[in-house]
Amino acid sequence: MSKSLNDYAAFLDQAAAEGREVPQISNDRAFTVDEGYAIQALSLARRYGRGERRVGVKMGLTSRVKMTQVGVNEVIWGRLTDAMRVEEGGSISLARYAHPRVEPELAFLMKAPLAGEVSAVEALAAVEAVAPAMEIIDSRYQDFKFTLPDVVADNSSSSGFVLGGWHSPTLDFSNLGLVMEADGRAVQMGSTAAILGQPVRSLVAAARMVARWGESLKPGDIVLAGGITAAHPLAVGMHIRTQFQTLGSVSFSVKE
Ligand code: 0L1
Ligand code: MG
Repeated sequence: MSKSLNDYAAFLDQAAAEGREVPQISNDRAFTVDEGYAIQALSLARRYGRGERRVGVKMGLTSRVKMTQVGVNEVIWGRLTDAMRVEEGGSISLARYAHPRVEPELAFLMKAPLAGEVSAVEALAAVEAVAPAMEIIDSRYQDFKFTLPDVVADNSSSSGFVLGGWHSPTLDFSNLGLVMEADGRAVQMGSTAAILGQPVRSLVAAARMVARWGESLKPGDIVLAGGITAAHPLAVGMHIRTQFQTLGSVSFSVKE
């Protein structure tokens, strides 16, 4: 008997819970991007059923360098839960992940609802604050390899996020330089302008994309705007810190 979308959701949910690599769903059968989003929603429903709370969304592949790194040319989104949050300056246990990587991001905190087709001005007016951030991505697929529907089904690789201090959105965050360091050595450098040329565009895309799935950005939601540079692989003992121009820094360590 062929597997249902719910079977694939359970498969990915279990792989994520165990920090384990699994074969791509697309090896098993062809499926569409819409089916990928349906699997993502079913998989996240399992986490909510275990008591995790949705706290926002992540946008993915919003920069050219990220698209090139994974060979997928579309902006995607995923859901963030409270269990994915890592305290600023805190640590993660590598054993909980399959092959995690980290990338610098910009985070928005929403103060008003936002959904559907909105302008950049409307999107910015719904923002309470912006913060420097990092996302820990950990594709559940073997060798971090996937098709577009695969990565969408896998919650767009999202596994964790760290937030630095919040700042007023009146600050010009459109082209801020940053350096991501591993153990004090610069491993990635970039600018927030890498996010669709202007990070607010990622929020506009988020409002449109979540609405297509019957959701909205809500007051209090966090929106990760997307990786600014290529992602860097994590290893036990590493201390990761990203220093942003004007916004300050954000850091965490990796334990066994
Ligand atoms: O920008 C992103 O967060 C991309 C996530 C999906 C692709 C990847 O795993 O790098
Ligand atoms: Mg990301």
